[in-house]
Amino acid sequence: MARHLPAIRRLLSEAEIFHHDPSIRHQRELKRAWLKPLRWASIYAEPADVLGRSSASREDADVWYLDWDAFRSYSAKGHIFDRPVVLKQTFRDTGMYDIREYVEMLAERFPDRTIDVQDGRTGWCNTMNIRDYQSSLAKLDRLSSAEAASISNAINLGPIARADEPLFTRLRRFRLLHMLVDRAFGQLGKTLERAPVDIMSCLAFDLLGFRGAFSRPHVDALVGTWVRCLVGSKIWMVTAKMPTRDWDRFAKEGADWLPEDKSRIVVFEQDDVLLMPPGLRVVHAVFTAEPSLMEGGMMWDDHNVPEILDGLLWVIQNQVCTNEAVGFQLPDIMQSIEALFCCEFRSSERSVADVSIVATTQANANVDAPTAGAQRGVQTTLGCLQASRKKPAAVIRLPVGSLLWNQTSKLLITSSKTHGQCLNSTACLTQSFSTKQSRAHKSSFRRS
Ligand SMILES: O=C(O)CCC(=O)C(=O)O
Ligand SMILES: [Fe+2]
Repeated sequence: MARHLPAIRRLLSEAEIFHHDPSIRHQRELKRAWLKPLRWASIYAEPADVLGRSSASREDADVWYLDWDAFRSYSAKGHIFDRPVVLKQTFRDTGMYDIREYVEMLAERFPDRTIDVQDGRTGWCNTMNIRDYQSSLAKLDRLSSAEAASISNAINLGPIARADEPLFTRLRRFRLLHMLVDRAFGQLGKTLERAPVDIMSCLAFDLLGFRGAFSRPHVDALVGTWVRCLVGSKIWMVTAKMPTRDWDRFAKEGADWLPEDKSRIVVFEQDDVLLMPPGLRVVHAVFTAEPSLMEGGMMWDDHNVPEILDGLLWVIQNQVCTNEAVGFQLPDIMQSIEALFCCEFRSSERSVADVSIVATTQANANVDAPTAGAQRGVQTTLGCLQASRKKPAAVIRLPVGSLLWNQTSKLLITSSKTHGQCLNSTACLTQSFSTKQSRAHKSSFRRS
């Protein structure tokens, strides 16, 4: 990591130069605020003999570095990842990507289209013709720094590289979002009609960045992202644990928030996979110090649904804190979640109060007012979870093959054999369940 220090110092010294233009000055102030503390994220690495020494304990580290075996073993034990993870695995297609070829591919495939590019000096986004983008890149070395900056970052790209995906995306628990999107899309084979599926386009994306690019602090809208570095490197700034005061300020100031002494540097290099775990709101600001190509995707974890919903709701309520529009497909996704994890519970005091969230959310697919629709959908889904959280003594009626979350949000399943007790094996899903009461758990969900 230390070998990136000169590049980081160079970025900092450039950000320290005064500029008369207020928008460039402001962008530089933000860059300084993130870089100036020059503090590496503290790291817990496992296994140490492969990945090197940890600089902090498992509990205290800002970031975990895991090899594939370690990641798989945590995953199999149902661990809920609660901080960013850099996953180190080998890839068969390592080194097969090239930025010049990538840009040629873009121009070949989308000759008459436009591309959204961020200007690293101001942070503003411009739209330009792909051919102009391609010819500007061809003479990148000869461009003035202002011209080079104007094409420094393209982050609204589909998955053109189609690189091998990290192995963890093959684990069943991380396929939840794909499954929900497919259910919302509802088409198995070829289709002659085109349905608007915006969340589908978040499932996979590319990032093409050049020196000087800077994405301001934000939380990703779907609260669960992985990124694999194909070429170059990225300087991913995360934060040390943020107290409520910081969250309140970030919620107000969004992309303009200054992290004070909280920023931490994580550099990831070719074939590293950075995972911002589903359900964890990771505030990040991203610098690019050299030409770099990344491919990534959004994903959810079926072990952590309540936190994902919490995170989504927070993003919807604090949209200055994200850099993406909230998808209008979200209400459909919420309906899919509810159909999948249909919740019923009955309070012990008022046993008449059966609540079915499915019935209350049918009207959510509101394409004209996507945000309001999405918010209602998330809120209703979450409301059920929260209602049951507030009533720890709630008596829960458990339908066949119930899925439960306990206090740690771990996915658990009931079966007739255990008479309402919980097992943590998905093998029990198909076992029948005779209606029993369970006082130990907070809410129940049923696969429809
Ligand atoms: O590469 C960048 O500048 C930002 C990327 C990012 O924030 C993301 O993929 O979540
Ligand atoms: Fe992001």
